[in-house]
Amino acid sequence: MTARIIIFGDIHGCHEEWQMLLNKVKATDKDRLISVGDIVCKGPSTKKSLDLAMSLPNLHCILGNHEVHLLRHWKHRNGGGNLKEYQRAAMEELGSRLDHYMRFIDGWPRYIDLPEALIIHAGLRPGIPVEKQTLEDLVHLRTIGPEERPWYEFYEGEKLIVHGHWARQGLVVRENVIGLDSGCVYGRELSCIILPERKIISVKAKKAYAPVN
Ligand SMILES: [Mn+2]
Repeated sequence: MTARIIIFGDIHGCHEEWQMLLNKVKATDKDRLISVGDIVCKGPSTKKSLDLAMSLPNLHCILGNHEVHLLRHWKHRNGGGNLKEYQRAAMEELGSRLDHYMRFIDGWPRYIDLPEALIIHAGLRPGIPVEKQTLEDLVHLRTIGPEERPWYEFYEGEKLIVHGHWARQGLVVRENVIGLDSGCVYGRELSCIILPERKIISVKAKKAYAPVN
């Protein structure tokens, strides 16, 4: 059996559901595990979610917008822009070990480019290679143009892109794009995709932890 690549959608502090999903797919240390980012904020425990991430030696994470925001704040010693209430709560939860967790997150790349898929947090501007995309677009982009069409409608590449960040859209399953944010923290589901078979597996959220914004 060839090694599996298992890519997880936005965790947002839902460590219990993440563990349930890891159990459901029977993840082992032979699998390559990847997070699309936004492991932190909004849900029950940023700390426990990061502890779980750190406990998985075969996990690779990329930055989501919430990690970028926390890192910016941490690096500027509280001068890095206003924090939303749930971002402040996440920082406070990390408490005296904040540096430890922030150093961990600080090592995450903006994207992961594998032969099987390109993994990004949010979106890509059309016609620009991934290494030239801005961090802002990689972690925030949802729509393009005044008609606000989803960015992936403009993506014509053959390479599979796997992303998160768009809970309102829910699962996106297209030939060349898979969106994995199925809104666990809002009480819906946490999802992952197993490559190369392209099988999507989800677990139900135990409850709604955050209001939809
Ligand atoms: Mn996000």
